[in-house]
Amino acid sequence: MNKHLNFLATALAAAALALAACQPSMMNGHGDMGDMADGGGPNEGKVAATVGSVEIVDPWARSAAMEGGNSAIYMTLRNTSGDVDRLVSASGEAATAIEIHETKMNDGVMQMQQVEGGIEVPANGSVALKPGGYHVMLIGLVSPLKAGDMLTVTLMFESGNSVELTVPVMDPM
Ligand SMILES: [Cu+2]
Repeated sequence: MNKHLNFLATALAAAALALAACQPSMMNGHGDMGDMADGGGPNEGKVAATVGSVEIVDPWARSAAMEGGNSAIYMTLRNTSGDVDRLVSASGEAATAIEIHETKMNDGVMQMQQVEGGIEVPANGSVALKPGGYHVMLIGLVSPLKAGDMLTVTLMFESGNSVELTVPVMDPM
């Protein structure tokens, strides 16, 4: 099998999907292909911070060996009020760019894209950021992330509230 042709076919298929589905800013292969299931229900876990009426539960960042590589931050967002809120953006010094992403399966191909309008935190409900789904994407790590390290990220919500969050780095699984 010609490797180049194979790649081209994959790229064309991905491009077709990209047209069908919004606009993935990142394609398959940039490093958030985790497939592990996340344990714990919406009412479990430790509240690491509260921002407005949103509790941030069990945040963690995936370890990454390479400077300049990518990683992701996961957490559960729990809304204690009757008003919907949204995680709209994130910023910090840990990576060149930090984006709100979603991993989706499109015709058998895992792809990531920025979440238009941010991640909804339903009224009196919760939403999980976890491998294979929503995540805060770290693109272009300033330094490798080792289990036990801490990083800082600022999360901005539609409510106008923001929080500087300290996130422990962990190995997946
Ligand atoms: Cu991503």
